[in-house]
Amino acid sequence: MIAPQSNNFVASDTLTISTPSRKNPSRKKRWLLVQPKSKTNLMVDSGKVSIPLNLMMVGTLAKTRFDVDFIDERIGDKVPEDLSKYDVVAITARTLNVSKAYEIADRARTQGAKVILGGTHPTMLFEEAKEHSTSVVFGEIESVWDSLADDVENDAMKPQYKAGAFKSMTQMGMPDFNIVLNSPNSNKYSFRIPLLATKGCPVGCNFCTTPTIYGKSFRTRTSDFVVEEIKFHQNRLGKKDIHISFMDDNISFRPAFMEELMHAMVGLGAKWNANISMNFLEKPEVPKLAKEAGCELLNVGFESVTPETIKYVHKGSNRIGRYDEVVANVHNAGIGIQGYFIFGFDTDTRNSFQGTYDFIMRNRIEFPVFTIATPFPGTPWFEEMKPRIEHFNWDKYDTFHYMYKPMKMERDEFLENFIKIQREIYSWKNIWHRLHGKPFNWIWMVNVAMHYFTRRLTPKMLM
Ligand code: B12
Ligand code: SF4
Repeated sequence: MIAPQSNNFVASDTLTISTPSRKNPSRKKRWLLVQPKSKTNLMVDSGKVSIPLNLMMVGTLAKTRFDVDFIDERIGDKVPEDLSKYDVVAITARTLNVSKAYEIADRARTQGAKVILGGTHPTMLFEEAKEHSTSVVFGEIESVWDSLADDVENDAMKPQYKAGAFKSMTQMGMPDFNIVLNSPNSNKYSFRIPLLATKGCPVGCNFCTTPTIYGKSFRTRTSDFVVEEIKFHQNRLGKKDIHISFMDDNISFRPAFMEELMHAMVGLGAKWNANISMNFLEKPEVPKLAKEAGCELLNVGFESVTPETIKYVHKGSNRIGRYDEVVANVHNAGIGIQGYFIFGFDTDTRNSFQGTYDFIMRNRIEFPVFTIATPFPGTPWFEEMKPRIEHFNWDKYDTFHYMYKPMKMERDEFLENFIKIQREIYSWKNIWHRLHGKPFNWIWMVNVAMHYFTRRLTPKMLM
């Protein structure tokens, strides 16, 4: 007996559905979002990598009007050889991965796709980025989305999209995590969930790109919204004990907001870490409240223990005389510290290394990160340093490569000391000194990885 014909279409495994032609105006346009992998060999894009909040935000908006595919080269996704089925290839780039972004962009354009470049580097160097793209987005996509999307639909894209005014964060929605988590390689992402409570940081350090992009503006979500997003992830994962990584530049720039947010997070059961201003931690009750709110680690930009350097970089929120006290406040509250230290400013000498070593050991900083002062294009400091920078090979702008000769040190002396401090801080003996008696968690693992990594470092790798 022949079964009656059904009007319901049933997709079969063997059925091939042909991709609608790019010329068919009635169909939705198709976007490919790309997170390129940098070419640096210095740990930056290796191991577990952060879920890319930037592209997720782009994708969340793009999905409202277009079909969207997503590729993250860092987790092993491959950019297809044939990009001709895409109308738009949208690529994010920082300086360290921009050469890769340009390679993909050039290929996509040759194959007929329109290319949109966004992220810190294209924002800072529009003239360079426009040579590789149809459009460059300055700063956040949220503030230019409507006009960009209209122009894509109407085939009338402009070379640059730059907002006259930044959109309020209260009008920005939640990112759609399915965009990234549907990838078959998503197990390569860190378990930390990226979340944003604020945007901008007007402190004005001369080496940082944020003040150039967002000026004096500082915007916040409502604390209720942040809590709602945390609860959303707790429901999604079916547990309270989740790990949130705030991606904010400086979450405590407006102390009253941060205090309100922390009060709202007490009792949620989520753990978190965030970039935070040192002056906010000078009051012991602040880290105590942070601990009650679930904080397990604070990311602190000490930058330097050399007073001339703090002045040189215009970091007014750091008071060296109070560093020890800040660390004690954080540790007494039971919170660990990921401390950032930069070397190579003109004000630094050999003594800066010794002073930093002493400070870290005395205060038992759990996870110190050492970087080389890197003038990023677009910052005021880049303009100042331009005549002395030894190369403009963006692949080496990963903050671990030698950039220029610091005024008070020779190159070899500088690099040897830069390696030496890392080897010493991450020797077994000193790891034990800094960590014994503290909770046995992933920070121990990071220290072990850093031990082996620092043994392999040679000056040549940093040149
Ligand atoms: C959190 C953070 C980290 C985290 C997480 C990084 C990650 N993978 O996301 C950690 C600690 C791991 C990290 C590491 C590093 N970081 Co970092 N980091 C940041 C910080 C503070 C916030 C980034 C963020 O997620 N913001 C929230 C998202 C939503 O905003 P966004 O990234 O700006 O994206 C928006 C727009 O740019 C735009 N956009 C972005 N991409 C695209 C693409 C398209 C097509 C479009 C249309 C729009 C668009 O729309 C997005 C949504 O609003 C920024 C400062 C900053 N404000 O950018 C520095 C920053 C990006 N980091 C920087 C550096 C130098 C590093 C390191 C090299 C440091 C080091 N030595 O370890 C590494 C490199 C890591 C890597 N592989 O890229 C520099 C980069 C400078 C530059 N010119 O490239 C910055 C700008 C800070 C600075 N000094 O100025 N970082
Ligand atoms: S405090 Fe941090 S985010 Fe703010 S300007 Fe300085 S380096 Fe940039």
